[in-house]
Amino acid sequence: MQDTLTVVLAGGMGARLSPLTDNRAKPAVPFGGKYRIIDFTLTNCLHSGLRRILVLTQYKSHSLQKHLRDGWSIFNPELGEYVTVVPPQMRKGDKWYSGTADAIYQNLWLLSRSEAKYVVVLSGDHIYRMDYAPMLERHKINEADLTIACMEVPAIEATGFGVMAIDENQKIIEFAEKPEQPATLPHDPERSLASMGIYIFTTDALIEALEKDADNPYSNHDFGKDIIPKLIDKEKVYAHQFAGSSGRVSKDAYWRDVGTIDSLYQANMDLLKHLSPIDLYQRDWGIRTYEPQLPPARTTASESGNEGIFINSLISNGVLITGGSVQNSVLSSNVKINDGATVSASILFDDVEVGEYCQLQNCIIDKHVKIPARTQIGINKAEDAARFTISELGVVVVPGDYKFG
Ligand code: ADQ
Ligand code: ADP
Repeated sequence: MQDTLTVVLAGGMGARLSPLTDNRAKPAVPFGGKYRIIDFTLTNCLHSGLRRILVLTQYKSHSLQKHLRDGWSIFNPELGEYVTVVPPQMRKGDKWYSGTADAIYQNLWLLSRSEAKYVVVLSGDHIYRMDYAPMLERHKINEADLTIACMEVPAIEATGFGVMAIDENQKIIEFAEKPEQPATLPHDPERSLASMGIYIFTTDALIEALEKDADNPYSNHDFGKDIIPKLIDKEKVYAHQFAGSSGRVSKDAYWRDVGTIDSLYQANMDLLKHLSPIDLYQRDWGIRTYEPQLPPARTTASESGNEGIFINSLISNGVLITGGSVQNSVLSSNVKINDGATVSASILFDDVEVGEYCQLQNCIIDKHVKIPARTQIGINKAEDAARFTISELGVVVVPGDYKFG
């Protein structure tokens, strides 16, 4: 893998995840109790043998950078391995990155300097398990200029993705970014082939495409909108169908773009299913993160004698449940649940404290929020709407700096 450089795009604003992204980049949003979203992509790199990684940041990157320093300084530079955070540096003018392609264009010197033959371009905000090695292998066998990972999705959802049509050799013959009327599969008019935003480029082809695009004043400098559609006719562009953790291409392969409150909430809830589609417990694919030194999670009885309990929930280190109950929920580190409080179908980030006899349901509470005794969240929608964000599917989000009166 020494001939391959990986670039993780981690600079997007994540506006649809507001207020969780009001003060942090989307890849740094907590996920699954003890992780942040970017850990899943970086874990894939680690287990796929991709260990020369540039993470391109832009938007509110402080806590992302801190997390990468604390959790991902694991590779050995003496072996040529690294995870390097690259902030925007205006090396090609006086503008920040204007799109995903521009983010790489502004760092072309790093690509040339790496002498890599192949560049793997990934997103820092997807939840999935994928071994990139077979895709790279196929890219080399095909002598492709670009290979795009894809998966089948219901046609009705395909309007949010890059949608492609392929021939019998998996060569991409059509590509449309977020089309209003997505092309469907020849054998199934209800399904489309969607780009997962995972690209392998042969370096020379990438450099040529980016330089051409940079000269085009009408371009958005975006891979999906500008670069890929122009490459389809002229260059060898192939699809690689995502196989998921089973190793076989199937409709059940799990990959989620957690770009909205509802998709983030649902992907967390997926972890609580009896057979979770993304298995945090697989020995051969340990998901890495930054792990602070904390005491074990604990349930204990309150002074009034009520036992603390939790059912079907993820409970991280440092959590203390004192006489309250937690059900179908995901609790990050150091969460405190006090006597008589009930928490169900909710996601609580680090350091949240839930006061006595509170009732929480269908909500996401961002870090450090202290909820006073007897507060109800997710119970009375009108009351919630007056002070919090509520998602389309009714998830109530309490932002990190919220102070209850
Ligand atoms: P989108 O989902 O719209 O489409 P996009 O907003 O382009 O994704 O972001 C892709 C990645 O780049 C994200 O990780 C984001 O954080 C990062 N990013 C965005 N702007 C950036 C910038 N200015 N600097 C650095 N990083 C930036 C893309 C493709 C579709 C495909 C979906 C799959 O265009 O074809 O179907 O991803 O999710
Ligand atoms: P996390 O580490 O999960 O992203 P933190 O609560 O530690 O969450 O805050 C994230 C980062 O956001 C901080 O490290 C800081 O850089 C920034 N930040 C937090 N609150 C504000 C604010 N009110 N104004 C500007 N930046 C903020």
